Amino acid sequence: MTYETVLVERKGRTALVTLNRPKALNALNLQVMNEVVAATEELDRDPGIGCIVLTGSEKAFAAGADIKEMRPRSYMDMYLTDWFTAWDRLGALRTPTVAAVSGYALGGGCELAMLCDILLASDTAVFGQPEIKLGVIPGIGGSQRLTRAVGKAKAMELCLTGRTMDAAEAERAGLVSRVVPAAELLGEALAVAETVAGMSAPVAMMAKEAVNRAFETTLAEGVRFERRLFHAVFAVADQKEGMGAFVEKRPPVFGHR
Ligand code: CO8
Repeated sequence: MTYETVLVERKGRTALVTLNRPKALNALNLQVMNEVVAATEELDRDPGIGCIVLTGSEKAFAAGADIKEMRPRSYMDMYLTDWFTAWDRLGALRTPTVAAVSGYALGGGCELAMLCDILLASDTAVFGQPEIKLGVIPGIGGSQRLTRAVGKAKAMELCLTGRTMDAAEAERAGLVSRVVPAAELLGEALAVAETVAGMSAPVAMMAKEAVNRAFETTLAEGVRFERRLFHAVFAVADQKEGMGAFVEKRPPVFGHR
């Protein structure tokens, strides 16, 4: 399928999805949402793909939800169209995802990055939930995911003042896993994705599911869930291959889907 606002490239078992609305700094309108969701769901169904990288431009990962599109809407428009709920489907993909963030990741852009599993930032990245300055609040999970990622104190400050944070602060706060020089961001993100895509696909899915469960449940239930999945990996041939390869001192060759 072809899209107008996203570019999709396949590199071996890795897919690169690039937001492509440069004139609007990749502002997330309904078309972008529908195309990102359709493209990533198509990749998620493809057994040849083991990891998806989502990126924007050097200047902007995404400067937020499209303010011009939202401005005239009424409560009934938002409620009846269930505005932006389809973004949740990105978080529900089974294939691991990597956000490669350069430049602005504001409002919906920050929320989009947080919907991905691994968040890598360039040293030019700027994160924030500045919705309050527009007279609204985050609406794609920002108040929840940012709070879980960086804690109440910083999330409150960002959501109540609209202050942004640079890449170094975002890394210190635990929002991003790593910061790399801008010129190396995409290469680094693709390398991480290739590593993930080289693992056993079902086991990577289970690892993702287990980590995500930490956001949804108590510690005791989460550990129990992990234990059940841990037992389940012994039904996957890749467990024998991975452990066998270690014992035989050779690299493992994992089967995929
Ligand atoms: N929406 C629409 N257009 C945008 C957006 C946006 N979020 N951001 C930038 N643009 C457009 C500008 O209007 C401009 O277009 P034009 O050339 O036609 O005037 C073009 O992109 C370039 O932008 P600037 O000229 O402003 O570029 P600068 O380099 O001067 O500034 C900034 C860059 C600082 C990123 C600035 O553009 C900015 O502040 N953007 C808005 C950031 C923001 O407030 N984001 C939050 C949006 S609200 C949101 O995300 C809510 C999500 C939840 C909704 C859920 C509903 C259920």
